[in-house]
Amino acid sequence: MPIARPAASVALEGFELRVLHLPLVSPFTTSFGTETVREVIIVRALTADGDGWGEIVTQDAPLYSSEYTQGAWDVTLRFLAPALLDRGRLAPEDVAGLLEPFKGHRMAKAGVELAVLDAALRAEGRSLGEYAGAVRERVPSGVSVGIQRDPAALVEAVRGYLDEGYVRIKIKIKPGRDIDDTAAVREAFGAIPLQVDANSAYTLEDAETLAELDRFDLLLIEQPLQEDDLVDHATLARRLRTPVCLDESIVSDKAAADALALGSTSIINIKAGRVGGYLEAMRIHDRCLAAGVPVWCGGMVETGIGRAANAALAALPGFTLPGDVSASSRFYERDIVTEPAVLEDGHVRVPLGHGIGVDIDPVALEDFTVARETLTR
Ligand code: NPG
Repeated sequence: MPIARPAASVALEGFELRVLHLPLVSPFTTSFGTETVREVIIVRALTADGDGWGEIVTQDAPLYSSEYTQGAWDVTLRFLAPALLDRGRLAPEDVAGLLEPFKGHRMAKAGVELAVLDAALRAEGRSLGEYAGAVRERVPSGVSVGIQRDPAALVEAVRGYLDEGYVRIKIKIKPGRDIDDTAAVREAFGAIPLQVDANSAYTLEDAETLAELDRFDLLLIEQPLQEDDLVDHATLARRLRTPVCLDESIVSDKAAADALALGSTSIINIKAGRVGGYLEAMRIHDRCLAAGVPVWCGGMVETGIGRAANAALAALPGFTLPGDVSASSRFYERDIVTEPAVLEDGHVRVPLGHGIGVDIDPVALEDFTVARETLTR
C-alpha cells in the first residue's frame, strides 16, 4: 500500500532540538537496565509554512541499541539537520534519501523525518493517519510490564493494568526471571493475551529454557537473541512452538526481508524509531501485509508526540496484533502534549487533527527541557 498521495514540500528554515527529562510514574526495568526518567530529544522543524514536531527515541545509554542521546544530538546537529537545511525546500519523502549517506543513526533520522512530515501535513491540513492509510479510528492497547521485585509483585502489577482495561500484556524477561514469572501470570489470570520480551538477553545455549515457555501458549517471544543473530534466531525458531518475533534485529525494510527469508521471525514488531522513520515503518508494514506476516506497533516510552504518531501507524490494516500503544499515564504523570493519549475501553484513539494530530503544551515542554540548540539556514 504505497502512499496514495505524497505530502507537499515545505520551505525548511531551521531545527530546534531539545533534550527533555520526563520523570516516569514508576521505575521501568528490562533485561538491560532500570529507567526512572525518560531522556528524549524533541525536534521542532521550523518552516515558512509552520512548525512540525518529531521525537528521537534514544535513551541516555546505548543499552537497547548502539544509539544514545548524546550521539543522536551530535549527529543531528552536525550532519543530519545541516544536510536538510542545505536543501531548503523539500518534501518529507525526500528526507531519508538526503540522510542516507550518513550511516546508521536511525532513531535520529526518524525524529528529524517526523518533524518535517508533521510540518508538511499540518501545512496541507491532512492527518498522519490519513496520509499513512489508517483503516481504524482507534487501536487496541497492549501494555509492557517491566521486571518486578518477584513474581508476586509482577502479578499485582499486571492486575492493575488489566483492571485499567489493557487488552494484551507483555512481560519483560531475562535469564533467571523467565519461567516462574510467566507461570505466575498465566496461573493468576488464565487465558489472557500474553507475550514475553527478552531484549536480546539469551544465547542459543538457552534454547532448552526458552522451550519451557512453550507450555504457556504465548502470543510470541520477542527478541530472545542478539540484534545480529539472524541465523541463530532461525535455528531457535525451529526449536520453539512459541512464535519468535524480532524487534532489535529489524533495523530496516531490508533487514525485515532478510529475517523473513531466513525464517528468523514469523511476526514483526515495527518501531519507526528503530527503522529510521515512519515511511520505512510503512514499507515494512506493506511487505508483511503482502506476505501475510502479522505485525504490531512497538513502543519506546514515547512522549505524546511519538505516541500520537504510533497510534496512526498502528491503525494500518496489517497491524493485526495489539501494540505497545498504551495511554500516556502508563509512563507519565505529565506529558508534553495538551491531549495525552488515554485508554478508552482498552483502546487508544488515532488523532484526527492535522499532522500528528496533537498540540504541544509549551509550559510542560519548557519545564522538562534540560538542553536546547537551534540551527537555522
Ligand atoms: O510502551 O512505550 C512502551 C514501552 C514498550 O517495552 C517497551 N519498550 O524493548 O520494546 C522495548 C522497550 C524499550 C523501551 C526499549 C525504551 C528501549 C527503550
